[in-house]
Amino acid sequence: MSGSPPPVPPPEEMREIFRAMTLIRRFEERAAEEYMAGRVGGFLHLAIGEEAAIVGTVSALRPDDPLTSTYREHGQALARGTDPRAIMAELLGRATGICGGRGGSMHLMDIERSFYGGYGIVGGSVPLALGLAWAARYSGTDRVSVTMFGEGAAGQGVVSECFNMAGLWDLPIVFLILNNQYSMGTPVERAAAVEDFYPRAAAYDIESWKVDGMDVLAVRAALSEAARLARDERRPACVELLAYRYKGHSMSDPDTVRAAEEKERWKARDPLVTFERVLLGEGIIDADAIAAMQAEVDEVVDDATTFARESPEVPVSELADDVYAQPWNDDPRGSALMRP
Ligand SMILES: Cc1ncc(C[n+]2csc(CCOP(=O)(O)OP(=O)(O)O)c2C)c(N)n1
Repeated sequence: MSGSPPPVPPPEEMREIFRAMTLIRRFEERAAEEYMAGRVGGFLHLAIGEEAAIVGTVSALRPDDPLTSTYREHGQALARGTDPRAIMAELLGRATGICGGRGGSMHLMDIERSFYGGYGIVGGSVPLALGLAWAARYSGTDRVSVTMFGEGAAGQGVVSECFNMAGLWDLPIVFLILNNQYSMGTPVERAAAVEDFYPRAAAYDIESWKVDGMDVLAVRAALSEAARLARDERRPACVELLAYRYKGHSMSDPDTVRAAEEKERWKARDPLVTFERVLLGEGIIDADAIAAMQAEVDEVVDDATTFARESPEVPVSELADDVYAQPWNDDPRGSALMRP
Protein backbone atom coordinates (compact mmCIF):
# COMPACT_ATOMS: atom_id res chain seq x y z
CA MET A 1 0.00 0.00 0.00
CA SER A 2 1.20 3.50 -0.75
CA GLY A 3 -0.15 6.98 -0.01
CA SER A 4 -1.57 8.19 3.30
CA PRO A 5 -4.23 6.05 4.97
CA PRO A 6 -7.82 7.20 4.33
CA PRO A 7 -9.41 9.06 7.24
CA VAL A 8 -11.69 7.21 9.64
CA PRO A 9 -15.26 7.92 8.50
CA PRO A 10 -17.20 10.59 10.39
CA PRO A 11 -19.72 9.36 13.02
CA GLU A 12 -22.74 9.68 10.72
CA GLU A 13 -21.07 7.47 8.13
CA MET A 14 -19.97 4.96 10.77
CA ARG A 15 -23.61 4.61 11.84
CA GLU A 16 -24.69 4.25 8.22
CA ILE A 17 -22.11 1.48 7.70
CA PHE A 18 -23.45 -0.33 10.76
CA ARG A 19 -27.03 0.02 9.53
CA ALA A 20 -26.10 -1.34 6.09
CA MET A 21 -24.43 -4.39 7.68
CA THR A 22 -27.45 -4.96 9.92
CA LEU A 23 -29.85 -4.65 6.99
CA ILE A 24 -27.92 -7.28 5.01
CA ARG A 25 -27.88 -9.68 7.95
CA ARG A 26 -31.60 -9.28 8.71
CA PHE A 27 -32.57 -9.41 5.04
CA GLU A 28 -30.67 -12.64 4.49
CA GLU A 29 -32.07 -14.26 7.63
CA ARG A 30 -35.54 -13.48 6.31
CA ALA A 31 -34.66 -14.73 2.84
CA ALA A 32 -33.63 -18.03 4.45
CA GLU A 33 -37.03 -18.25 6.16
CA GLU A 34 -38.79 -17.57 2.87
CA TYR A 35 -36.71 -20.30 1.23
CA MET A 36 -37.59 -22.80 3.98
CA ALA A 37 -41.26 -21.93 3.52
CA GLY A 38 -40.91 -22.89 -0.14
CA ARG A 39 -41.45 -19.41 -1.49
CA VAL A 40 -38.01 -18.96 -3.11
CA GLY A 41 -37.50 -20.92 -6.31
CA GLY A 42 -34.03 -22.11 -7.37
CA PHE A 43 -30.93 -21.53 -5.29
CA LEU A 44 -30.27 -19.18 -2.42
CA HIS A 45 -26.65 -18.44 -1.46
CA LEU A 46 -26.29 -16.47 1.75
CA ALA A 47 -23.35 -14.25 2.65
CA ILE A 48 -23.98 -14.13 6.40
CA GLY A 49 -20.59 -13.44 7.99
CA GLU A 50 -19.34 -11.47 4.99
CA GLU A 51 -21.13 -8.20 5.77
CA ALA A 52 -17.92 -6.33 6.60
CA ALA A 53 -16.38 -7.37 3.28
CA ILE A 54 -19.45 -6.18 1.38
CA VAL A 55 -20.18 -2.91 3.16
CA GLY A 56 -16.51 -2.02 3.63
CA THR A 57 -16.07 -2.37 -0.11
CA VAL A 58 -19.17 -0.54 -1.29
CA SER A 59 -18.69 2.30 1.20
CA ALA A 60 -15.23 2.98 -0.27
CA LEU A 61 -16.53 3.35 -3.83
CA ARG A 62 -18.34 6.03 -5.72
CA PRO A 63 -21.95 5.15 -6.57
CA ASP A 64 -21.11 5.26 -10.28
CA ASP A 65 -18.18 2.84 -10.05
CA PRO A 66 -19.32 -0.32 -11.82
CA LEU A 67 -19.48 -3.31 -9.50
CA THR A 68 -19.85 -7.00 -10.31
CA SER A 69 -20.23 -9.92 -7.95
CA THR A 70 -20.95 -13.62 -7.79
CA TYR A 71 -24.19 -15.49 -7.13
CA ARG A 72 -23.80 -14.46 -3.44
CA GLU A 73 -24.80 -10.86 -4.04
CA HIS A 74 -27.90 -9.78 -2.11
CA GLY A 75 -25.68 -7.72 0.18
CA GLN A 76 -23.95 -5.90 -2.65
CA ALA A 77 -27.30 -4.89 -4.13
CA LEU A 78 -28.59 -3.72 -0.74
CA ALA A 79 -25.39 -1.80 -0.02
CA ARG A 80 -25.64 -0.14 -3.41
CA GLY A 81 -29.11 1.08 -2.51
CA THR A 82 -31.35 -1.22 -4.51
CA ASP A 83 -34.86 -1.22 -3.04
CA PRO A 84 -35.15 -4.19 -0.63
CA ARG A 85 -38.69 -4.75 -1.94
CA ALA A 86 -37.37 -5.28 -5.46
CA ILE A 87 -34.71 -7.69 -4.20
CA MET A 88 -37.09 -9.78 -2.10
CA ALA A 89 -39.60 -9.82 -4.96
CA GLU A 90 -36.84 -11.08 -7.26
CA LEU A 91 -36.05 -13.92 -4.86
CA LEU A 92 -39.72 -14.87 -4.83
CA GLY A 93 -39.90 -14.77 -8.63
CA ARG A 94 -42.37 -11.89 -8.74
CA ALA A 95 -42.95 -9.49 -11.61
CA THR A 96 -41.99 -6.56 -9.34
CA GLY A 97 -38.48 -7.97 -8.83
CA ILE A 98 -35.42 -5.99 -9.85
CA CYS A 99 -35.04 -8.24 -12.91
CA GLY A 100 -38.75 -8.78 -13.42
CA GLY A 101 -38.63 -12.00 -11.43
CA ARG A 102 -36.67 -13.88 -14.06
CA GLY A 103 -33.17 -13.63 -12.63
CA GLY A 104 -33.78 -14.90 -9.10
CA SER A 105 -31.33 -14.79 -6.25
CA MET A 106 -28.19 -15.37 -8.32
CA HIS A 107 -28.84 -12.71 -10.93
CA LEU A 108 -29.70 -9.44 -9.27
CA MET A 109 -28.71 -6.51 -11.42
CA ASP A 110 -29.35 -2.79 -11.01
CA ILE A 111 -27.81 -0.79 -13.82
CA GLU A 112 -29.16 2.50 -12.45
CA ARG A 113 -26.87 1.97 -9.47
CA SER A 114 -23.99 0.65 -11.57
CA PHE A 115 -24.43 -2.81 -10.11
CA TYR A 116 -23.72 -5.09 -13.03
CA GLY A 117 -24.82 -8.11 -11.29
CA GLY A 118 -24.69 -11.31 -9.64
CA TYR A 119 -23.44 -14.05 -11.87
CA GLY A 120 -23.97 -17.79 -11.70
CA ILE A 121 -20.84 -18.85 -13.57
CA VAL A 122 -17.85 -19.04 -11.25
CA GLY A 123 -15.28 -16.47 -12.40
CA GLY A 124 -17.58 -15.30 -15.21
CA SER A 125 -18.11 -11.81 -13.85
CA VAL A 126 -14.38 -11.04 -13.81
CA PRO A 127 -13.97 -10.55 -17.60
CA LEU A 128 -17.23 -8.60 -17.53
CA ALA A 129 -15.64 -6.24 -14.99
CA LEU A 130 -12.52 -6.02 -17.12
CA GLY A 131 -14.72 -4.89 -20.01
CA LEU A 132 -16.34 -2.29 -17.77
CA ALA A 133 -12.87 -1.05 -16.78
CA TRP A 134 -11.89 -0.85 -20.41
CA ALA A 135 -15.12 1.05 -21.20
CA ALA A 136 -14.42 3.49 -18.34
CA ARG A 137 -10.95 4.23 -19.70
CA TYR A 138 -11.99 4.29 -23.33
CA SER A 139 -14.81 6.73 -22.71
CA GLY A 140 -12.57 9.02 -20.65
CA THR A 141 -14.39 8.75 -17.33
CA ASP A 142 -12.60 8.26 -14.04
CA ARG A 143 -14.77 5.36 -12.95
CA VAL A 144 -13.22 2.33 -11.32
CA SER A 145 -14.53 -1.13 -12.05
CA VAL A 146 -14.64 -3.41 -9.02
CA THR A 147 -15.22 -7.14 -9.11
CA MET A 148 -15.75 -9.36 -6.08
CA PHE A 149 -15.13 -13.07 -6.44
CA GLY A 150 -14.24 -16.04 -4.28
CA GLU A 151 -10.92 -17.79 -3.77
CA GLY A 152 -12.43 -20.72 -5.67
CA ALA A 153 -13.14 -18.44 -8.62
CA ALA A 154 -9.54 -17.21 -8.46
CA GLY A 155 -8.57 -20.64 -9.78
CA GLN A 156 -10.43 -20.11 -13.05
CA GLY A 157 -8.08 -19.56 -15.99
CA VAL A 158 -10.00 -16.51 -17.15
CA VAL A 159 -9.11 -14.69 -13.93
CA SER A 160 -5.38 -15.01 -14.74
CA GLU A 161 -6.10 -13.75 -18.24
CA CYS A 162 -7.86 -10.74 -16.75
CA PHE A 163 -4.95 -10.05 -14.37
CA ASN A 164 -2.64 -10.06 -17.36
CA MET A 165 -4.77 -7.71 -19.48
CA ALA A 166 -5.31 -5.33 -16.57
CA GLY A 167 -1.57 -5.27 -15.84
CA LEU A 168 -0.66 -4.90 -19.48
CA TRP A 169 -3.14 -2.15 -20.31
CA ASP A 170 -3.23 -0.36 -16.93
CA LEU A 171 -6.95 -0.71 -16.61
CA PRO A 172 -8.83 1.00 -13.75
CA ILE A 173 -10.00 -2.17 -12.04
CA VAL A 174 -9.92 -3.52 -8.51
CA PHE A 175 -9.93 -7.30 -8.18
CA LEU A 176 -11.43 -8.22 -4.86
CA ILE A 177 -10.81 -11.79 -3.80
CA LEU A 178 -13.21 -12.68 -1.03
CA ASN A 179 -11.39 -15.60 0.50
CA ASN A 180 -13.97 -17.27 2.73
CA GLN A 181 -11.73 -20.36 2.77
CA TYR A 182 -14.20 -22.72 1.12
CA SER A 183 -15.38 -23.22 -2.42
CA MET A 184 -18.63 -25.10 -1.97
CA GLY A 185 -17.37 -27.65 0.61
CA THR A 186 -13.72 -27.75 -0.46
CA PRO A 187 -11.33 -26.15 2.03
CA VAL A 188 -8.71 -23.86 0.56
CA GLU A 189 -5.81 -26.09 1.58
CA ARG A 190 -7.18 -28.91 -0.58
CA ALA A 191 -7.68 -26.73 -3.65
CA ALA A 192 -4.74 -24.31 -3.76
CA ALA A 193 -0.99 -25.02 -3.79
CA VAL A 194 -0.45 -21.62 -2.18
CA GLU A 195 -3.15 -20.47 0.22
CA ASP A 196 -2.66 -16.75 -0.35
CA PHE A 197 -4.29 -15.53 -3.54
CA TYR A 198 -3.18 -11.90 -3.88
CA PRO A 199 0.34 -12.90 -5.09
CA ARG A 200 -1.31 -14.26 -8.22
CA ALA A 201 -2.24 -10.71 -9.24
CA ALA A 202 1.15 -9.40 -8.05
CA ALA A 203 2.73 -11.74 -10.61
CA TYR A 204 1.14 -9.54 -13.29
CA ASP A 205 2.56 -6.35 -11.81
CA ILE A 206 -0.64 -5.46 -10.00
CA GLU A 207 -0.31 -3.90 -6.57
CA SER A 208 -1.85 -6.45 -4.23
CA TRP A 209 -2.33 -7.06 -0.56
CA LYS A 210 -4.39 -8.94 2.00
CA VAL A 211 -6.55 -7.62 4.85
CA ASP A 212 -8.91 -8.86 7.54
CA GLY A 213 -12.28 -9.25 5.82
CA MET A 214 -14.16 -9.39 9.13
CA ASP A 215 -13.14 -5.82 10.00
CA VAL A 216 -15.25 -3.32 8.09
CA LEU A 217 -12.90 -0.39 8.62
CA ALA A 218 -9.87 -2.42 7.47
CA VAL A 219 -11.77 -3.41 4.33
CA ARG A 220 -12.89 0.14 3.71
CA ALA A 221 -9.35 1.48 4.10
CA ALA A 222 -7.90 -1.15 1.73
CA LEU A 223 -10.56 -0.52 -0.89
CA SER A 224 -10.17 3.25 -0.63
CA GLU A 225 -6.49 2.85 -1.39
CA ALA A 226 -7.12 0.34 -4.19
CA ALA A 227 -9.75 2.60 -5.77
CA ARG A 228 -7.40 5.60 -5.47
CA LEU A 229 -4.68 3.71 -7.31
CA ALA A 230 -7.09 2.74 -10.07
CA ARG A 231 -8.81 6.15 -10.30
CA ASP A 232 -5.94 8.58 -9.86
CA GLU A 233 -2.97 6.57 -11.06
CA ARG A 234 -4.78 4.41 -13.61
CA ARG A 235 -3.26 1.27 -12.17
CA PRO A 236 -5.10 -1.93 -11.37
CA ALA A 237 -5.10 -3.24 -7.81
CA CYS A 238 -5.98 -6.46 -6.04
CA VAL A 239 -7.18 -6.89 -2.46
CA GLU A 240 -7.68 -10.26 -0.83
CA LEU A 241 -10.06 -10.32 2.11
CA LEU A 242 -9.77 -13.14 4.60
CA ALA A 243 -13.30 -13.85 5.78
CA TYR A 244 -15.75 -16.61 6.61
CA ARG A 245 -19.32 -17.39 5.69
CA TYR A 246 -21.29 -18.93 8.49
CA LYS A 247 -23.75 -20.81 6.29
CA GLY A 248 -23.10 -23.65 3.87
CA HIS A 249 -22.57 -23.03 0.20
CA SER A 250 -26.30 -22.54 -0.44
CA MET A 251 -29.52 -23.27 1.39
CA SER A 252 -29.52 -26.77 -0.06
CA ASP A 253 -26.10 -27.54 1.48
CA PRO A 254 -26.35 -29.36 4.84
CA ASP A 255 -22.89 -27.92 5.68
CA THR A 256 -21.54 -31.05 7.31
CA VAL A 257 -17.92 -30.60 6.15
CA ARG A 258 -16.86 -27.80 8.44
CA ALA A 259 -16.15 -28.46 12.11
CA ALA A 260 -18.55 -26.84 14.59
CA GLU A 261 -15.58 -25.48 16.59
CA GLU A 262 -14.24 -23.76 13.50
CA LYS A 263 -17.55 -22.04 12.87
CA GLU A 264 -17.79 -20.96 16.50
CA ARG A 265 -14.26 -19.59 16.39
CA TRP A 266 -15.15 -17.37 13.45
CA LYS A 267 -18.49 -16.35 14.92
CA ALA A 268 -16.56 -14.96 17.87
CA ARG A 269 -15.25 -12.41 15.35
CA ASP A 270 -18.71 -11.59 13.98
CA PRO A 271 -18.30 -8.37 11.97
CA LEU A 272 -21.52 -6.85 13.33
CA VAL A 273 -20.68 -7.57 16.95
CA THR A 274 -17.11 -6.32 16.68
CA PHE A 275 -18.12 -3.14 14.88
CA GLU A 276 -20.92 -2.50 17.36
CA ARG A 277 -18.29 -2.73 20.11
CA VAL A 278 -16.16 -0.14 18.32
CA LEU A 279 -19.12 2.23 17.92
CA LEU A 280 -20.18 1.87 21.56
CA GLY A 281 -16.60 2.19 22.79
CA GLU A 282 -16.08 5.43 20.90
CA GLY A 283 -19.45 6.85 21.93
CA ILE A 284 -20.67 6.98 18.32
CA ILE A 285 -23.86 5.12 19.16
CA ASP A 286 -25.63 3.99 22.34
CA ALA A 287 -27.75 0.98 23.18
CA ASP A 288 -31.05 2.84 22.63
CA ALA A 289 -29.98 4.06 19.21
CA ILE A 290 -28.93 0.52 18.27
CA ALA A 291 -32.32 -0.87 19.33
CA ALA A 292 -34.13 1.84 17.34
CA MET A 293 -31.99 1.18 14.27
CA GLN A 294 -32.59 -2.56 14.48
CA ALA A 295 -36.35 -2.02 14.79
CA GLU A 296 -36.31 0.25 11.76
CA VAL A 297 -34.34 -2.32 9.74
CA ASP A 298 -36.77 -5.06 10.81
CA GLU A 299 -39.61 -2.93 9.51
CA VAL A 300 -37.86 -2.50 6.16
CA VAL A 301 -37.41 -6.26 5.88
CA ASP A 302 -41.03 -6.99 6.96
CA ASP A 303 -42.27 -4.51 4.39
CA ALA A 304 -40.11 -6.00 1.64
CA THR A 305 -41.37 -9.50 2.44
CA THR A 306 -45.02 -8.46 2.49
CA PHE A 307 -44.57 -6.57 -0.76
CA ALA A 308 -42.89 -9.57 -2.41
CA ARG A 309 -45.51 -12.07 -1.24
CA GLU A 310 -48.35 -9.84 -2.43
CA SER A 311 -46.79 -9.11 -5.83
CA PRO A 312 -47.99 -11.01 -8.89
CA GLU A 313 -46.00 -13.95 -10.18
CA VAL A 314 -44.52 -13.69 -13.67
CA PRO A 315 -47.16 -14.99 -16.07
CA VAL A 316 -45.98 -18.07 -17.97
CA SER A 317 -46.84 -16.29 -21.22
CA GLU A 318 -44.12 -13.72 -20.42
CA LEU A 319 -41.37 -16.11 -19.42
CA ALA A 320 -39.42 -15.68 -22.65
CA ASP A 321 -39.67 -11.87 -22.61
CA ASP A 322 -36.43 -9.95 -22.01
CA VAL A 323 -34.30 -13.05 -22.44
CA TYR A 324 -32.79 -11.43 -25.53
CA ALA A 325 -32.12 -7.72 -25.98
CA GLN A 326 -34.19 -7.81 -29.17
CA PRO A 327 -37.63 -9.41 -29.22
CA TRP A 328 -37.58 -13.06 -30.21
CA ASN A 329 -39.27 -12.91 -33.62
CA ASP A 330 -37.63 -15.81 -35.29
CA ASP A 331 -38.25 -19.53 -34.94
CA PRO A 332 -35.03 -21.08 -36.21
CA ARG A 333 -35.79 -24.63 -35.18
CA GLY A 334 -39.32 -24.52 -36.51
CA SER A 335 -40.57 -25.71 -33.18
CA ALA A 336 -43.72 -24.48 -31.54
CA LEU A 337 -42.02 -25.26 -28.21
CA MET A 338 -39.73 -22.27 -28.74
CA ARG A 339 -42.71 -19.99 -28.33
CA PRO A 340 -44.68 -19.56 -25.18
C1 LIG B 1 -17.77 -22.41 -14.26
C2 LIG B 1 -18.44 -23.01 -13.05
N1 LIG B 1 -17.93 -24.15 -12.54
C3 LIG B 1 -18.51 -24.71 -11.45
C4 LIG B 1 -19.63 -24.15 -10.90
C5 LIG B 1 -20.25 -24.78 -9.66
N2 LIG B 1 -19.90 -23.97 -8.48
C6 LIG B 1 -20.76 -23.07 -8.01
S1 LIG B 1 -20.12 -22.24 -6.73
C7 LIG B 1 -18.67 -23.06 -6.77
C8 LIG B 1 -17.56 -22.74 -5.77
C9 LIG B 1 -17.09 -21.31 -5.83
O1 LIG B 1 -16.33 -20.99 -4.68
P1 LIG B 1 -15.80 -19.54 -4.39
O2 LIG B 1 -15.43 -18.87 -5.65
O3 LIG B 1 -14.73 -19.66 -3.35
O4 LIG B 1 -17.04 -18.72 -3.82
P2 LIG B 1 -17.97 -18.93 -2.53
O5 LIG B 1 -19.13 -19.78 -2.97
O6 LIG B 1 -17.17 -19.54 -1.45
O7 LIG B 1 -18.47 -17.57 -2.15
C10 LIG B 1 -18.70 -23.99 -7.80
C11 LIG B 1 -17.57 -24.89 -8.11
C12 LIG B 1 -20.14 -22.97 -11.50
N3 LIG B 1 -21.23 -22.36 -11.00
N4 LIG B 1 -19.52 -22.41 -12.55
